Parts: sequence; C-alpha cells; structure tokens
Amino acid sequence: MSPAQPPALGVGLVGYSFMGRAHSQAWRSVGAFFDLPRRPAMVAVAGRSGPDVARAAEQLGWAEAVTDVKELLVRDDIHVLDICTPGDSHAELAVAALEAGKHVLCEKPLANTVAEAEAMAAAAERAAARGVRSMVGFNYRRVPAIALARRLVADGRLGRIRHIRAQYLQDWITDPLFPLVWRLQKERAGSGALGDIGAHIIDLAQFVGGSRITGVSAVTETFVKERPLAGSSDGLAPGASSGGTGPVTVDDAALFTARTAAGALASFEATRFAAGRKNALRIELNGSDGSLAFDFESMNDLWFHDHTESARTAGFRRILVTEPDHPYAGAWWPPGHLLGYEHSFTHEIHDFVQAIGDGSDPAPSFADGLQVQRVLAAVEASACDDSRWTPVG
Ligand code: SOE
Repeated sequence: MSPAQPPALGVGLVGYSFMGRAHSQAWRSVGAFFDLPRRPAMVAVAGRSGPDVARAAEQLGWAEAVTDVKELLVRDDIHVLDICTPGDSHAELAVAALEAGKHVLCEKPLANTVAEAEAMAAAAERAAARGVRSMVGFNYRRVPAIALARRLVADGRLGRIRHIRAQYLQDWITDPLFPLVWRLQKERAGSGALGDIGAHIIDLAQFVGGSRITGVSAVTETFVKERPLAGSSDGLAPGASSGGTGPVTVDDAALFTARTAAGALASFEATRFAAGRKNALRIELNGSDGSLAFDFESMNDLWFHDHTESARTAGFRRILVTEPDHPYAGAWWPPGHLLGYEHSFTHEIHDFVQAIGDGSDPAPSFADGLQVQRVLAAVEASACDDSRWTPVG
C-alpha cells in the first residue's frame, strides 16, 4: 500500500514574466526536495493575452490558462493566489483574494503606496482570523547564508549591532536608450530603484539585524529623465521600441542613512546605474562582538569575524553555507554543491506551504510589508525635502 498523499493545495498564479517564472519553478520543484504538509497543484495561470498566457501555462507547467483572474477567486480547486504582477494591481488582487478565502503570496514591494499597503495588511489581519494566510515575497530572506546570518545575530554572536551597511547595485538601465519599461513609470511601479531593489535591503537589514528602522535622511536622483517608449516588455528586457520618447517618473538611484530602534546607524544605496554590478546585493553588520558580510554575487558564502577571538588569529573567514545543518541546505545537494537564485524562491514557497499546513502565520507578513512601505515613503519624503531627517510613520 502506498503511503497516503498529503491533501492538494491548488495554486493560481497571476503574472508570468520574470517573477512568475521564478515562482513557477519553485512551485514545480518544491515537493521534490522538501516534505510538505500539502501537495502543491499548479492549477492555473492568469494573464490578459490569451495566446501568451496559454504559451506560459505550457512552458511553466500550469494545467490551465485563463484570461480573467477573477475566475481563480471563485474556484474551489484553487486555495492560493500567487501575485507576480506589477505593483499597481497588488492591492486590488490581494484584498479580493483574501476576502474570497484564498491564501495569498504577493511579490515585493507589497504595494505602490502606504495607503494600499495599509488596506492589504488590514485585509490580511481579517483573513488570518479565518485561517487564511498571507506572505510578501522578500525572497532573499531565504538565501541560506542570509538565514544563517540572522541566526548568528539572534544567537548574540555579534553582540550589540552598531552598524548596518547595505547596498543593492544593478546596471541594467545605464544605457540612456534603454526603453521606458513599466519599472520606470511611477503609476505602475510606485517608485524606481528604491521600491524595486531598495525594498529588499530595507527588509534584509531589519530581518538580519533584528530591529526596525525608525528614521531616515535621503537623496534620490533620476539621471536619465526621458527614454524611448517601450514596446511589449516583461520589465527587465526591452521589447521592440514603439517610437517616440516619454518621461521617467521614478528614481534611478536612492541613498539614505537611517537609525534602528536598537540604536544602530545604517546606510543604504539602491541603484540601477552601477556599471558592471549585475545583482550585487550586499550587507555588512558590525557588532560589539563581531561582524558579518554577504554579497549575493557569491551567494553561498557568508563572511564572519569573531571579535572575541584573540587578535592574533581573528579576522573575516568564509563560511561556505552548504552544510546539512545550514538553513535549507540539507534538502539539496552534498556540501559544496552550490545553490542559486532560484532556490530562494523554492525556500520561500516551502515556508509558505509549511505555514498553511501548520496553521501558523508566515513571515514576512503583510504587516512587515507595510512597515517596509513606510520606510520607502519616509525616504521619498526626506529626498523631496532636502534630506530632512524623517521619522518612519
Ligand atoms: C529587477 O531589478 C529585479 O528583478 C527585482 O525586481 C527583483 O526583486 C530582484 O531580485 C532582481 O532584480
């Protein structure tokens, strides 16, 4: 007799570009590597264009393609809505799904404005009272080296945190002829480098450091103010240009300093103009008893300095985070067989399904997403007001 299968967890995905593809591979593979309390079933993907969504369903492994996302919300065989669309549709989709009793996983940043994020967090709280779960997709929390860094900080290995230094450096719009894709339009994306990649380092600084940002002083800049209009595009890759130009209405780069509730001083830099840096998400923490450093471009490494050791032998040393007792790593390959970007999404989906099965609230919650949104808003307000010190609301 074969052992009983866990009950199915029907999933509907909306959006099938870069993030939709990343989430699809995670839904496809998670059950093959992790024991789960529910068995993900990739029921349907939604998108506006019939032929495109049908092709995406076929390529990405979804059983059905639909052109009206509302269909996903009324079906009994769908228990989860996974939202991978641009930020301007997050609030409407997430609130409707939670009210329909669907668990929701929503890509970051949670929303385009604080007001939208507040509505989403309130809907999530109401839904949680009915056993409906929600989570925001800050996937880098699930990189094993980052999860280990958080544990080391929580275990007190760094002592009291004094400094957090965070950067997220990309270069994909350095060319002024790169077209005006949706990520460069405020009404679609909310903000530019700040919300897209700055949100990740804000979340990580708070997650790893264990303390919230309380105030900021910021500068932002839009280096290229006008760009060729984009044809169809999934956000990072330009589609064919449709002729003419249009204004860039978001920041190209954002830099800010901050204080945390626990008394650390922090600095942040988010830019898509760091020529040669492709996905350099870096974070360093310095505490009274030690330091940690991470760079996503070598994502299996965590650098640790134990300041309580004798100065004769102390110094940064590399931990290769692939041991079976490192977070998530034991589910994969033998030590030294490296993991990649996509594994962070598999781990994210694992944690989400586990929480649904356990009946616990997954993190980062929509309330956590709202708090990041408040930091983003404080950064924008400070930058508009000559870098005035701005408390996080
Ligand atoms: C684009 O800058 C982007 O795809 C972000 O939206 C993702 O969150 C990040 O992981 C990679 O870069």
